[in-house]
Amino acid sequence: MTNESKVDFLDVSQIREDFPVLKRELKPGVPLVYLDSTATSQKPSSVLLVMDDFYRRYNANIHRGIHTLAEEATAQYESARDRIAKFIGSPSASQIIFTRNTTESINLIAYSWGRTFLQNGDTIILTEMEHHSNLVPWHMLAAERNLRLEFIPVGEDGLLDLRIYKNLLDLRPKLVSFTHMSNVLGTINPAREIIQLAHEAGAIALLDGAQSVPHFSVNVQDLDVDFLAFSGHKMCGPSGIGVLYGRKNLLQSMPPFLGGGDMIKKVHLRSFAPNELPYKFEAGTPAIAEAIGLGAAVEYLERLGMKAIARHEQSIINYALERLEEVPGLRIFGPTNGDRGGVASFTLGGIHPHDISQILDTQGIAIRAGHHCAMPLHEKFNLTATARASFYLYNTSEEVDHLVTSLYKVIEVFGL
Ligand code: C6P
Repeated sequence: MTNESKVDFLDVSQIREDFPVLKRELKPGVPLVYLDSTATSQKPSSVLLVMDDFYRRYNANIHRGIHTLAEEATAQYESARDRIAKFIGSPSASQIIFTRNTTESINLIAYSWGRTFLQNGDTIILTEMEHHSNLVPWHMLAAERNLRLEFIPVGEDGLLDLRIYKNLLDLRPKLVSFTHMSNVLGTINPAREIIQLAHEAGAIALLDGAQSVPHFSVNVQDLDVDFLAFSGHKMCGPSGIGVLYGRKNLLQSMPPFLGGGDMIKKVHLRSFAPNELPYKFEAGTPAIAEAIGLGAAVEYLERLGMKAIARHEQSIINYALERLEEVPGLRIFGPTNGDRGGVASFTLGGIHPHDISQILDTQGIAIRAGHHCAMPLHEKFNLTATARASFYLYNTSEEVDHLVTSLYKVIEVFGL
């Protein structure tokens, strides 16, 4: 075995040992088959242990105390930031802002950058496949500032229409904000190209990395992206911690988002001076254990290798698409070529996705049913809901087989 193939091979049965929840049986003899990692991933023991260790051995507030516990907590929190910076190729750790999640990261940009730099009549380009967290903050800002929102259309094939995007750029937008990977269609968008075109038109680019950073290697310098938002809980880390990466000059030019402790250099009764980056955007006591947990999650992903993870997911989704196609009445959404991530959203005849999910649950299978916080995309396809199976580094082809067998049970119960 060469080094390269060693690096690229995922030992999934070994990996499954790292995730305590995967040993769970929902009922005696009905093991959990977790196919909902797009909503949130499961957590390996290494992440659970570092968080437990924080609370048991060195729980203290950070950046404030001059005592051993506070210094240890601060060092671990900042070392998590360093690790995350390296993970996404950020030129410095000061460009990594800890937030609660992707949603908060995007709202931070809308409030701070948007309310400072956007004027009446300015244009923002989004896409029709955005999650609500990359729509609603812009709706709110557009209503306040009278902005124009334009959308890159999604075709039946699940791909963005870049020809129309190029035409929209004639409007000289100030911002292009889009998802790297669709949480419904699995489409992986050509981020580098979209960002480059945005820059050529004089816009800055915000990338929603909620579904890309956990699944394949994302490098902010290679992408030349201005802002990147992602969530810890979708990448083996805890909930309550997310990240906003920003280009330094942009972050420096932006006013603070929330005011309070830690984000200030000086406070007087009638004025304050904001702290330097990244603390300017981290008001109040942050999610310390969660940041440390996210650092451990990144260490875990790095140990497995993002290339190996992406390759594994690619083979699982290809297998899932092939097997799901056999099921009568099943319609899968999204691209049929290789360029998609481990997400399969589908309908099954006229059976409501909630009913599908409920029957699958009796078989131990956890999927998501609904609009997946992407209502406009569902409207585009004339749907109110889809069923969605999503895959991560711990899923196996046997689990795909169990899903397919169980879908036949759903058909038995409801008919088509
Ligand atoms: N999508 C899903 O089941 P938060 O909730 O802030 O961690 O992530 C929001 C978000 C933003 N962008 C994309 C592309 C997403 O998929 C998500 C979260 C989950 O699809 C929960 S709705």
